Amino acid sequence: MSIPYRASISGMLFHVWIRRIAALSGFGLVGSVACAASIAVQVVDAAGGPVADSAVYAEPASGQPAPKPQRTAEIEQKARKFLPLVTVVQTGSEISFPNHDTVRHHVYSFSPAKMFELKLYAGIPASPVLFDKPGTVVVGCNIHDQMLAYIHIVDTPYFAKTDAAGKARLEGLAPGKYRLKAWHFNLANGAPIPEQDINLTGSGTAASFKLDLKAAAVNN
Ligand SMILES: [Cu+2]
Repeated sequence: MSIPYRASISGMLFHVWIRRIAALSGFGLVGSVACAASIAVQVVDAAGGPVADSAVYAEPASGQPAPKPQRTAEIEQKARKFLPLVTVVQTGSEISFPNHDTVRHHVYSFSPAKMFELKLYAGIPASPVLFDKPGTVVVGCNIHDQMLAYIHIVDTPYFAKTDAAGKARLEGLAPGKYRLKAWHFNLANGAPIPEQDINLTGSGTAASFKLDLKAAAVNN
């Protein structure tokens, strides 16, 4: 809503223009790597129902993942909630925490993967927070106990988050062997992250996970 009408229109035109350039030149913007493949993933719970907000990611089985530009992310505070509830980023990414409420928040985490604190603030903090270790970071607010967010940091550029139908798609992978994982914040504490080996050939494959989740205890 804060984007001026004129700016959003020119933004749309810019996207159309970029797409046209991409189409004319015969290259996709992201998929310009030859033979890039995809993995379509379905995540369900023990009863077979779709699991949303699951982090799905593929770690190359050998060697380092191809370096990719780090994507930055944003977790906003709005109506005394963190949005989104779950964020997935590659190790080394920065996340900003803009406060769009009229009340101040005090954002913190005690998780070993990243202990940090953004002391009572309004508006946009001066600098984003760097997440430089893989793992799960549970974020809270010191003032509003019900506020909760999860960050899952992964050592690969190939990740996605499942939608309401429990589906996610990993794109732009080179053919080869991968370890495919599916994390969810309601996995039992200390339970290993479910994984499966994938041998990716051709243009892509499909995979599914059945997660054993504890009862949802989310206040969002
Ligand atoms: Cu708060």
